[in-house]
Amino acid sequence: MELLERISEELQNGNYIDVPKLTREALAQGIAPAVILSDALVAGMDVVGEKFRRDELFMPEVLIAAKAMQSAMEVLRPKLIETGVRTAGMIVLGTVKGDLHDIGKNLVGMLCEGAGYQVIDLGVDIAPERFVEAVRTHKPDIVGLSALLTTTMPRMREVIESLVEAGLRGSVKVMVGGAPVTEKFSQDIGADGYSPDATSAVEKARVLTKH
Ligand code: B1M
Repeated sequence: MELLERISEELQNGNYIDVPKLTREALAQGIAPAVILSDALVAGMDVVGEKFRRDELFMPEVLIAAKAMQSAMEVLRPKLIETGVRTAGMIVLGTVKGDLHDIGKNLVGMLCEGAGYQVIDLGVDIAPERFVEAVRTHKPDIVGLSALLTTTMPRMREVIESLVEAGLRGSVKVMVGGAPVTEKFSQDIGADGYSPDATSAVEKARVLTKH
């Protein structure tokens, strides 16, 4: 089997030991880092995302595939930077203030990273000012907000208002998600995009970063 296909297969199997090894092997064979990223790693995570959507894979399998992706990215990231490859875009991600749930957010971050985005994960319990500060510092394409509690959903509106006050709202797209969040809520608070799960979050990010 061709090496890139093998990397993709092993990634889908969640083989986080062999995937970075095979990635190193591909680099040693002179395969361009961007090709390894798109044709092996992103391609593999796309299959994982699609199977997850169809309930053919479950969360633990997705998380382990994402772990394989991350270990390969550790090998690839310096090479990508060296060769000046543009990532798909940058996403600043966090769970809003007062909310400590991060499993779904982490899954969104991992799949977005799998799709070639640079993800800056601020963590949980993130105040609006910290999102604003991160947008000012990193200039991401998207700021992604996660909330799992009905009581913390209003914090999403506050982040958007803070971005407006800071004069940054025009320079960044806001994507929201989390179990209690709905499309209607997303529209009511003036977000640019909502997605119900991690797979569609990747698709939404692609739409939001289409230039
Ligand atoms: Co809590 N919790 N919890 N909890 N917890 C829920 C959310 C709850 C629904 C349980 C229940 O009562 N049935 C309920 C909320 C009720 C409500 O407000 N509607 C609840 C509660 C009440 C609480 C506490 C208040 C309990 C208490 O202390 N009395 C407390 C609050 C703490 C706080 O945050 N301040 C609390 C605490 C906790 C734990 C710490 C114990 C733990 C979190 C651990 C962690 O995250 N590290 C926990 C857990 C695990 C849950 C449940 C069981 C599971 C959540 C989860 O991880 N789901 C949850 C009940 C449930 O959902 N069945 C519950 C799996 C995850 C993959 O799904 O997070 O929905 P999800 O993410 C999805 C999508 O929503 C979407 O994609 C993800 C992947 O497909 N998505 C995005 C998420 N973020 C996105 C962002 C995007 C796009 C899509 O763009 C940026």
